[in-house]
Amino acid sequence: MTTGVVLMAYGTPASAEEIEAYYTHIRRGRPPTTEQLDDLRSRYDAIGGLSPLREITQAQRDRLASALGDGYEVALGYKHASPFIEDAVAKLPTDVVGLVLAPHYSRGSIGEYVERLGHPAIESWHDLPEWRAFQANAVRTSLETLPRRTTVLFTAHSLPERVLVDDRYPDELLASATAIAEQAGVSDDAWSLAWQSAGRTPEPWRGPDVLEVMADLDTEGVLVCAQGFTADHLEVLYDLDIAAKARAEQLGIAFARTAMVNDDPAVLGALAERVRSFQR
Ligand code: FEC
Repeated sequence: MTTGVVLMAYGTPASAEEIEAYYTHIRRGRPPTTEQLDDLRSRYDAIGGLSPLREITQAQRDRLASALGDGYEVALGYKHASPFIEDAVAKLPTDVVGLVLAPHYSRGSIGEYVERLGHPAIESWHDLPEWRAFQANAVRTSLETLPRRTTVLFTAHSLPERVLVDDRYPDELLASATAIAEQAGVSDDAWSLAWQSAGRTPEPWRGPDVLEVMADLDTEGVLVCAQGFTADHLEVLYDLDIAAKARAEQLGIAFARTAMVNDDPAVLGALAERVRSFQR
């Protein structure tokens, strides 16, 4: 019998014409103002017009599918773009397992994917040894290019404080950052957590933001490891590679960002193993 795997990811517009519908979907059906839409368009323009996320997510799917082999059918299901999570469920066999391309659980992140899936799913995988090894190696390699006094900032997408009441997201982020720093040989006083990409809404979002943390640093360099994401996409290519880099230049400190997992064979292979051993 074939097991259906819904590989879930954020999704990105397939063309510039789809940016407005995508943004409206993220805002739960409330269309953005002209100013908000122009702002988002200008961020996509700054990274080359569109995000490479679609191609990267497809490559991640292909890698997972080939690692799983016979007996599994893997379909992509996006949170905010077509094919949606529900489309993927509809085309798969009835025996379905879900996996989200984000390592840490929050009710306001993975929880929303899993609710829409309506089937059992792996809720988080930040403890995957191959993923931690990938990150530790990426930190170690990047540090070689930076001044000796460099701070490592482990970032993840901010969420509204309201969503984080009794939520395990901050603890999972701290647990993985602690393990990765230790594995990479980074001393306790040379790294911290930071948040990024907070929404443009009036309610309070979890901080401190990576840009604020950078402004308070007393070091010669900063290395950002965006542990909360798996791919090179808008929040990495714009918020870090453009905005955070520009802030570092203003501050007169060196800046680098670690490589993203993308379709790394060791990580996707280990995720395939997690899917195989998932107990329902
Ligand atoms: O490359 C791309 O085209 C898409 C990049 C992208 C990823 C991503 C991941 C996460 N988000 C998370 C939470 C929120 C919350 C809001 C929100 C808003 C946006 C907007 C864009 C956007 N997000 Fe996103 N997110 C990406 C893109 N995100 C664009 C809208 C404009 C803006 O604020 O920049 C606020 C929604 C609201 O208004 O109510 C909350 C979380 C993740 C990481 C987990 C995951 O990948 O699912 C959490 C990639």
